[in-house]
Amino acid sequence: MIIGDLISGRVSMSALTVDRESGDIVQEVIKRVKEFGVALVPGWLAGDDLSALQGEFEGAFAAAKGTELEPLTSEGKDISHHYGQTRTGLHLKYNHGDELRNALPRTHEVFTQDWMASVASSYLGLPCTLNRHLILTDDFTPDEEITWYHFDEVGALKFLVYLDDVDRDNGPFQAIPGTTSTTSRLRESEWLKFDDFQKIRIDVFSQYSEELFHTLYGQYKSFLLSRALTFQAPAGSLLVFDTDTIHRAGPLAEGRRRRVVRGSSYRGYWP
Ligand SMILES: O=C(O)CCC(=O)C(=O)O
Ligand SMILES: [Fe+2]
Repeated sequence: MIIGDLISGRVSMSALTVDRESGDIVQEVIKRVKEFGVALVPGWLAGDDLSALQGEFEGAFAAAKGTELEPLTSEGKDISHHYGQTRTGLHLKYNHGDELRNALPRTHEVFTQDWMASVASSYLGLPCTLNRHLILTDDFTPDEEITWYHFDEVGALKFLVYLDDVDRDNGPFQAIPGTTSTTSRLRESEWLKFDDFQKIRIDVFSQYSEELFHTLYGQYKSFLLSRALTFQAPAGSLLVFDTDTIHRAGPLAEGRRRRVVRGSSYRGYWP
């Protein structure tokens, strides 16, 4: 006898959503990231700020065009230092500080705001490093998914901004709320086992067994997957998430494009 149904225990999108006009955006965001692993602020940037980020994004890729493009590793991991290939497009990476300020001044301003520093320090503890790198991704090659469901090898808190309106067909961010602390144990056990970035098995649904899922998450794969949320939101929307929450960038249909800028914040002092 099954008690409850398939939707029991599901988390709704509204539970993860924070109003950009909210009086205490810091606490509202932290509360959701702590409880579910992810928070969404729809339409966080608009008007001139959004156009400035879009303009810097376009300028950066135009400047990189024709320079050396770093490939994916043989395991399909993206470890490029600056201008790199992804499965479905291109990426550009900048280090925090002067490198970012000189290349993308308005983007730098947006990703060093006081309230973000408060979210990062309250979530990660002190010292921490706010937006140690910023990654710009331009996805335009259609695929069933831009990335697989995964956790990041190095645990991070991320601030991710959509630069295009995103619907279910142009690479929506998708995540399974409530998986954060369990995945964090899984990630740690991978590091204990291998102590090698290249060997960490992040591709959760294909690299671990049904039994492991049931043991760790208390659900078989398909049922856990049925709890994934798809973050469809307008350009300028912000996602804040702990990368130990199982997540991916979803399907990209023919003729569609998705531009994103995201910053990765880490525990500890990282000059
Ligand atoms: O691009 C996305 O939607 C997700 C990217 C991702 O996996 C990450 O930032 O850790
Ligand atoms: Fe990720």
